[in-house]
Amino acid sequence: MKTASPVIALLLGVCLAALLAACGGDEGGAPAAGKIAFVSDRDGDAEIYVMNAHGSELTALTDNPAEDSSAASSPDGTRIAFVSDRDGNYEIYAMNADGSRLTRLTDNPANDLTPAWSPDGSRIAFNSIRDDNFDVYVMNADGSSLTRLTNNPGVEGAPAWSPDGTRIAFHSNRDGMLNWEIYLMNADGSNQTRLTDNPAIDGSPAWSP
Ligand SMILES: [Ca+2]
Ligand SMILES: [Ca+2]
Ligand SMILES: [Ca+2]
Ligand SMILES: [Ca+2]
Repeated sequence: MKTASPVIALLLGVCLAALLAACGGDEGGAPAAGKIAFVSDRDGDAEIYVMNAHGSELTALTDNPAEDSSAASSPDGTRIAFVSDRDGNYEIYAMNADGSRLTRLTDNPANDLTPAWSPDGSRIAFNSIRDDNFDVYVMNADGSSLTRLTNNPGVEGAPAWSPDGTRIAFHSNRDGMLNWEIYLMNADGSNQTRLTDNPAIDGSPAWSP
């Protein structure tokens, strides 16, 4: 695996595994019910693999010398979003749960990271440094309608949708370079409010279903 900067490592963080949903699919492909996607560099570079919950039927979904990581299953289990630098910088891609129908969703020379599906599967939030510093963005699941949600000199990342899709939690160091806090905003970026207030690092929010 390529060596990632501390910031990249933090932002990629704990997103190395995603439990795939067990509900029905659509024309996007068959859902991988109850399977677990994860990242491994067992072939010499990071790839995304899937296995069933017993650890058997291990299958590689990517096969590219670049770093492929940050797998995130769509809520209906038919698609997996992930991050790869196969085109020279980190972009967000999506593929069917069996690795087919690979689609590149972002196209920007800056790094685009940490994809997070909205609960209805229609949108993907992510963070990007395309406007000189990391902020949270959202796009449709096909990459269209890109919108910047945060606009702050601090580093914003780790977007996490509320179960009803109306809000997004994220972390930021906007109130102190070494003091990360958890924030909440509406899904359109409005009403950004700080939830934690502690000099320690508070990051990587995750909503309960
Ligand atoms: Ca790879
Ligand atoms: Ca990019
Ligand atoms: Ca920012
Ligand atoms: Ca803090």
